[in-house]
Amino acid sequence: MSQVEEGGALRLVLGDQLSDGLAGLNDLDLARDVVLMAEVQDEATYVQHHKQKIALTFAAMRAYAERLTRRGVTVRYVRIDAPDNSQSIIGELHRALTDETFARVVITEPGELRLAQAFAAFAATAGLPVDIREDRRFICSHARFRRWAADKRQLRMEYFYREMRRETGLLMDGADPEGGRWNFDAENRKKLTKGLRPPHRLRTAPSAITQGAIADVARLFPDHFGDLDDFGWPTTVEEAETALETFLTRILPAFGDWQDAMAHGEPWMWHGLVSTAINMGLLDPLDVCRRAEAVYRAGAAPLNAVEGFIRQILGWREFVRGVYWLKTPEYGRMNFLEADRALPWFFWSGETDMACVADVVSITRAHAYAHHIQRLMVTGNLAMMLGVHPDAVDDWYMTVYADAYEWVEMPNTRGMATFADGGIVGSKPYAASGAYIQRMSDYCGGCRYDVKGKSGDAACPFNRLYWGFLERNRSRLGDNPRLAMPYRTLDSFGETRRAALLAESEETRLALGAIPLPQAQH
Ligand code: FAD
Ligand code: DLZ
Ligand code: SF4
Repeated sequence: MSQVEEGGALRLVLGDQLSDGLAGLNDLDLARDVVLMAEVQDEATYVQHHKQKIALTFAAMRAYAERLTRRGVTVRYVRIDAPDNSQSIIGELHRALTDETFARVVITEPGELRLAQAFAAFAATAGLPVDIREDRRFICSHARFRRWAADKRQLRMEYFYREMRRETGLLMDGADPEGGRWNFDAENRKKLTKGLRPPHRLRTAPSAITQGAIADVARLFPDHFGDLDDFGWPTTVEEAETALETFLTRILPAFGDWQDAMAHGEPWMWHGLVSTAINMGLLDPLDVCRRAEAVYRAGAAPLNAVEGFIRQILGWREFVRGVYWLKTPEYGRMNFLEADRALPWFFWSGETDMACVADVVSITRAHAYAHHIQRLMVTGNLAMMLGVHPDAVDDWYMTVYADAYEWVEMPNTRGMATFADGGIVGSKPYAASGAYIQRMSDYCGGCRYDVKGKSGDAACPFNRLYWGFLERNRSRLGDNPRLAMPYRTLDSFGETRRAALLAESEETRLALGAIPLPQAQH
């Protein structure tokens, strides 16, 4: 029992709501209110999260609770192994209301639909006022995004991003974009120069609190995917600030140049490693953008790097969040390409002769991280061309990455990577043969497959899948103007060759383990 006066508010803070300015804590009354934070099995296992994701969440929650306590806030903190833990967020709300008397409950809206629904049901039956507040830690509110989307035939990130630039004033030169262009991506597609390696990255050393969380996860979640040994995620505002500052000063200047490049055994390249901290609330997205802009204004980083970085946060991150809430729950059922195959086992084990896939899975297992192009053009591209069912693909991405929350994972996976949304997020599928991976990485040199080979057992599986993917999906993709060129090429092959390419891709799908799922799972 806490020492607060009766009649205050019970305020819930979730594991990804660890921000100082959280809406649900705004009018907190130190004398009467209690903040509830609960480590629960329901959240840790609704997908079998990577061990580092759970350790990161528990460590950051514990540190945040201490931070609140230091400010004089009364915190009801429920550890994962507390004997009376009901192991669900709703259960812990009810338990707190049974143990103490409160006048109301204050909740900041959650990032995922399943919890939003659970909170709505709780509010309807709790028997006391439940105030569910909008999460204001995004640059674009729900209402603003709906207003933007209302008159659009198609939602395109690029146009949304321009409006966000104008509204925030980020990288603006009066009414015009800084440098005369909105987008400098054309300069951001450099292949890694031979011999150039990414700079050594100092990661965050686990604090005593983090070490405790790591030990708990090792003990309680031994069967979950992933390793704990190389845990290096920031778990507090201070740690996140230090990591961000290091990135902005040392790494950001080259971020643009090598944004799409991949190299064997190099997980970080020149990426920001800021998604976990932003998604959990340790860093504020607008502040990160403004600080990146300041580096540019100070002449310490070029425009292509800073614009590219800001676009990811101000553009993509806000856009996918808008799409998720605009289209959910239908979005989570979309399967435009009628993909019906199982996810090959090597997505988990990494045991494959495909050097690119083996490296991405190995990095993912070790760090609960892979950068954008690895997620999009290696695992995503492969899952799409194999025709893996979107539920299985979603489950994999939600499980393996430390920054995964459905609002950001799903539009990236179902939309950008696998085109299961039929074109809501992107205008065409990012299908690519091995030539793309060869151009952007050093993977192919060390691979047993031949990236130049077009067919046969020795040929790169991405090549063996590519044309068959287009042929198989002709009725769904054939009239996409952005695919006019590859379909023209495919047509020029003639019927017999097209049938052979389709057969070869079918054989490759089965050989890689993308077998048809039982009908019931379609
Ligand atoms: P940087 O490359 O340094 O980018 C800076 C920041 O921009 C990121 O931290 C992130 O906040 C934002 N960002 C960049 N790209 C995107 C994007 N496409 N969507 C939203 N925000 C973006 N990101 C997640 O945060 N959670 C996910 O669950 C997630 N799942 C993904 C699944 C797929 C299939 C793909 C293709 C991308 C996914 N992303 C996801 C986006 C992106 O891969 C990660 O945000 C990025 O790799 C995080 O690493 P970083 O901080 O080093 O990013
Ligand atoms: C990701 C996560 C995990 C692993 N564990 C918890 C937890 O025990 N308690 C909690 O409050 N939050 C946790 N989270 C974050 C939630 O899953 C997240 O708030 C929802 O998915 C909504 O985005
Ligand atoms: Fe990947 Fe194909 Fe290159 Fe091998 S040859 S690394 S499978 S793209």
